[in-house]
Amino acid sequence: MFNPFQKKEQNKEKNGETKESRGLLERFKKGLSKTKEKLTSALSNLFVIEKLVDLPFLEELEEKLILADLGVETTLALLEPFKNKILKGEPLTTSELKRELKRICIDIFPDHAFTFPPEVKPGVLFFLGVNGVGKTTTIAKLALKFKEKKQRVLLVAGDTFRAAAIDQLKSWGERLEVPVVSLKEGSDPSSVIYQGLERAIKEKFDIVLVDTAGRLHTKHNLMEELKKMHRVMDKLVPKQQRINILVLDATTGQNALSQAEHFLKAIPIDAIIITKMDGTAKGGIALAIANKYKLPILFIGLGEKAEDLLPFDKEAFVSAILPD
Ligand SMILES: Nc1nc2c(ncn2[C@@H]2O[C@H](COP(=O)(O)OP(=O)(O)OP(=O)(O)O)[C@@H](O)[C@H]2O)c(=O)[nH]1
Ligand SMILES: [Mg+2]
Repeated sequence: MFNPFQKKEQNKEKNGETKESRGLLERFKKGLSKTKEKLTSALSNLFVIEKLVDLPFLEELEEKLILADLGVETTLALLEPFKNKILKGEPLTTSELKRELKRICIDIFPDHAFTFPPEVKPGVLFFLGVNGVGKTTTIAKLALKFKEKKQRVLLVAGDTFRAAAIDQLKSWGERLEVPVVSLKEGSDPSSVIYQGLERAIKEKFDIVLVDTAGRLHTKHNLMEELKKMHRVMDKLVPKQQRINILVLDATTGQNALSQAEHFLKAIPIDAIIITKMDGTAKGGIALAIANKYKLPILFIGLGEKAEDLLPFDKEAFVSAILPD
């Protein structure tokens, strides 16, 4: 079964990692190169010579991390233990700080509290997010991955807002040879979802990927519509079989935090997928999101092709953005 969280373990040879997992790691790091460049050049002056850390050093580091889209809240939380240490007069070298900082960053990313994809069938993945973040493309990328793992996949065109959105999902369905449940433009998205889930149960599909229309997180009526879809799903498939996935676009930087806040007010979010990490130096946002909302990041998008959707690896992420 396709499980990104087990993948690393399964791929491990007795004395290390396989070629495949190393390749994945390399692609992961390469995709984060813009963020890495920004942070490396910002931090290089600071860490160039080994010395004892003092308060001015921490202030400069603080400024650099905030600018790298970690945001004020996360940066302050990250640096607090070091500040306390210095204030107590305890010695701390720059290399000790860097090592410890990496460990703290890794620990910020919470582990998922669910199996991905859900074990009980049908597992339902419900995708939401603002316009253009990459929901539909991510659904197509995942559908292909699941299909390759011999899972029976059903797509549901819950974005009934635009005819083009329905066509976009249908054409993915044709290309991937995966059935798509859709209704005509302007239909109630909850009705499509109801019909989709009914079919998934009846025909024993393994995984249902539900697309939704991009919605501005500040639009009250659109967020209410999301609640309705959620209630409709409650009627057919128990919550334990469903994962609500918020898709965020890394290029929006700190705005992603406010998006998460609004979506979380509407329905429970279980996990995050961050797209477009390849095109931005704002990758630090992943840490800010994980720190503030304690949500696991399932995948990151590092390009438009199917193979560019990679399982999120917290150790690789931290070592990519804070290299030795
Ligand atoms: N570079 C890059 N582009 C991406 C990534 N993910 C998605 N895209 C592109 O982002 C654009 C929008 O993707 P969609 O999947 O249509 O976004 P959406 O969230 O479904 O949009 P709406 O349905 O309009 O809300 C497309 O051109 C995708 O190819 C990624 O990880 N990296
Ligand atoms: Mg879409």
